[in-house]
Amino acid sequence: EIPTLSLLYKLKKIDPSPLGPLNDAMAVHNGQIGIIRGDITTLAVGAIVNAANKSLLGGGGVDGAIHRAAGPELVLECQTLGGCDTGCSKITDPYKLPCQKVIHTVGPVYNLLYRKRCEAALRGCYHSALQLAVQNELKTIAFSAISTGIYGYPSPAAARIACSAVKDFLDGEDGKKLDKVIFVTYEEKDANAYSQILPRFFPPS
Ligand code: AR6
Repeated sequence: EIPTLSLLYKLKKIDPSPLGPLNDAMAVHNGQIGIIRGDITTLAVGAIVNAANKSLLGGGGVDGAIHRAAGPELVLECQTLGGCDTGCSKITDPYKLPCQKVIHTVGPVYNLLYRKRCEAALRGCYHSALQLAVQNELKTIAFSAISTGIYGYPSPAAARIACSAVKDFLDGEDGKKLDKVIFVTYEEKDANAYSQILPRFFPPS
């Protein structure tokens, strides 16, 4: 727990009611970045980003939580998508979830021996998900901490890549089309990692 940073980044409890409360999430980088600790399935944002696997047919972790909350129709749509490559993303309807769309991205299974390749794939997840959000005219996107659970990516390195990829996108032409990018953390290790790294990429405004 770092006192100064916890003042800067209030980790808010999620309110399942539509959009309003999210605007209160501590915002930095001209209000375009938010951070929330909690369950991503409760967020009524444009898109939530699922940490899926190449089959897109469901699994454990946040993927399991999203499929449970969306209901059985989600996997039926996923079955029509023909899977997804590592570092890439596909989009579906949300079914029973309160968001407008679900973006399924496939993070790398972390392997220290292939660190550079893992980093490129993880950047690809964030970039492709942001692109899909813009292409679908969605204004807000909430990311789970891709690859940091079952796929074993160390949280500090993953948070740095997430921030760097999002910043690069927001600095580009398409970045102006998004109102807000929200990082959703669930476990303390990821909340700590984002508290450390966010101010370096997005100085509080
Ligand atoms: N809301 C937000 N974040 C969550 C939630 C939730 N409800 N539940 C877990 N997390 P993981 P991966 C966090 O393991 O590492 C699946 O089986 C969790 O704390 O879900 O990319 C897929 O099908 C962690 O920080 O995804 C794949 O086979 C983050 O979500 C594989 O796991 C990602 O952890 C993907 O592994």
